[in-house]
Amino acid sequence: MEKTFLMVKPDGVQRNLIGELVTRFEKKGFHLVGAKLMTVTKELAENHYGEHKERPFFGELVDFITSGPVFAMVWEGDNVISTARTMMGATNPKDANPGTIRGDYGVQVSMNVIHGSDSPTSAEREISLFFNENELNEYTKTISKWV
Ligand code: 3AN
Repeated sequence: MEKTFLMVKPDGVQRNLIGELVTRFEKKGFHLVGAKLMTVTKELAENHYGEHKERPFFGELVDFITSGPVFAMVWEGDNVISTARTMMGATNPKDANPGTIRGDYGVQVSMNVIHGSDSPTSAEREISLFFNENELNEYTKTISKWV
């Protein structure tokens, strides 16, 4: 089953959007396998955003993601990588459609509420950067057996 890395950025955490965003992915039918509130170190941020090293906004990106706690998550499901990206909306919130996370909650491109892996290769890389194996929970839902 496909897995992706999603992260509520410091703006989303400070605006109390963690619950709302988790709810969207739960209601969609995806399966949460790992989650933690954490502060990103400069080293982790530079590694995570390594592909943007040459971009003019790299410093701003690193400063922002390390500026306060983030809520890091691993979600599992069919096509979760691309579907989560669709649910997030365009990178720049001004271009993101209403109904998407960035369309509904974002205003600025640098504070765009959520990060999500953009390919299977980046999902694997980002999950292993942010989580240890023992922080990922493999489980099957047993709820139908007791309600
Ligand atoms: P996405 O997060 O949609 O995959 P990327 O990978 O192109 O977008 O960009 C990574 C992050 O860099 C974005 N989430 C956004 O916060 C930031 N970013 C992208 N373009 C700009 C820009 N022109 N100015 C400032 N920050 C930007």
